[in-house]
Amino acid sequence: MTATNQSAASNRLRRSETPRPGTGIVHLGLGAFFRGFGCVYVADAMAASGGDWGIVGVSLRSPETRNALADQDWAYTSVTLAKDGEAFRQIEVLNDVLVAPEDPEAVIDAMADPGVKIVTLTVTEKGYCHNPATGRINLDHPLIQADLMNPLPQTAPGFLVRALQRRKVAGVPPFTVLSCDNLPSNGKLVCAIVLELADRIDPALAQWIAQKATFPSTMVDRITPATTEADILRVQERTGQFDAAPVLHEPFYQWAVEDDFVGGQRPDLAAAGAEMVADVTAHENMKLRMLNGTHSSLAYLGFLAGHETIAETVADPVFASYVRNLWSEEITPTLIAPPGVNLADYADELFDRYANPAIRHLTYQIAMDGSQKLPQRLLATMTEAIDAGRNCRGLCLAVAAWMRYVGGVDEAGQPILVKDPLAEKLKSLSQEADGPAEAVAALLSVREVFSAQQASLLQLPVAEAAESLWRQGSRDAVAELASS
Ligand code: CS2
Repeated sequence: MTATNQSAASNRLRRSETPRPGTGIVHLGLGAFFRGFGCVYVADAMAASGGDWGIVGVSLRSPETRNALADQDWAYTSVTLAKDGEAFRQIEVLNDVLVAPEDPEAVIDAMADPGVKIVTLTVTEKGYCHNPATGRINLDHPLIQADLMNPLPQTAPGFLVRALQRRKVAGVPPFTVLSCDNLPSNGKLVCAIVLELADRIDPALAQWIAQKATFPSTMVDRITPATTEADILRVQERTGQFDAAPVLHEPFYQWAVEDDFVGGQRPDLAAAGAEMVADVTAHENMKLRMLNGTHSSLAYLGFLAGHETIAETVADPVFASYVRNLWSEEITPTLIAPPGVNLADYADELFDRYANPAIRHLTYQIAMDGSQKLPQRLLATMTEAIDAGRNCRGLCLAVAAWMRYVGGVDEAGQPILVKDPLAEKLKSLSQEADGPAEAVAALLSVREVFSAQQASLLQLPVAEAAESLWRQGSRDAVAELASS
């Protein structure tokens, strides 16, 4: 504990005395995003319509969140960062936080509890242990191999399968699996992964899951930068209470959810503002391609140009016109708008969200795990554009910037600490190449990211972009794109 924290301990944030709901949800992957998003929806749904939808959160790796929240009885502050100031709200929907590696049995017990109707997930793209290019489970993944052998799992798919197995044996109906990660058709994707893993453990279990469980897809959206020490101190100053783990996010939030829950049992998410829909595909494609796709593009190019945050990047006029052009010329032509949405208005709103100076969303944070993100954020749009005979030079430059970034050296010759499950492989492929076109060819051969067909479509245009990027640096390459 630091000196500031110690002096603050007497003034620790406390949970109110209101009766707590029973637990109806187990959440896997309790990061800032779900605490600032899903937990807020569930709190609002219970405030509107009641129900026992308390949440047991599970950290699949580190004890940090549990340690921070334990002394606050799992309550924390949700901080809305608007352009014109901050708003604070105490969220009290967590009933417990478990740390899977410390006690995997306790996690299975919680998930197998008959009162639990839904298991939600934010485990990030890599947490599904799948092959990003194909969406299929990666059976060579060492943790998946371990989960096949051992009834006490380590991965999210492993926990889902083992907990469902426990419920089947106990005669308890399955839970709904609700993925809240930025993956296309996230429900179908996690369903296929769970069924494939279950089938290898016990084909009858896979059949039971296929018949009785549901896996609705969802589109989730709220920009939630990582909380810093400075944020913790500021929240303490402003609220007069010490919270060891506040979450900070933008005012905007949107959740589109396919209304397909086991036995129809769910919190009244519609009362909390969620859109309950029959098919979430149009929402998902719009959000993944327009928001996450441009986020990643701005993250790699902005980082290389020396910009620390997304707001700083779009405050640079060269990048502002770059991102507007991506939306109007390269991305929206591939989309079908969800009912009632105008894509040009959606783009304008995104620009305002990015420009919000109260949000310090680091380009470095968004740049993480690119190998897991590129296929759904950029590559699908690019191949569709090329197939339709349109150019996608801006997105080619973004892919080239990712290739430069994973080489591990920035434009000033300083090392970049690349965080990605494939970091070592990507770095050596990039560093062994003789020039930009060779680096592009080497990285396009990474089949976890690019299909063979994508590699052949993208070689020429991405090599052209890479040549410009290597020669003149990110900012000038982006500027040149606009002038040509
Ligand atoms: C971001 C997302 O870190 C990233 O890769 O693109 O976390 C983004 O902020 C959210 O999806 C917004 O809803």
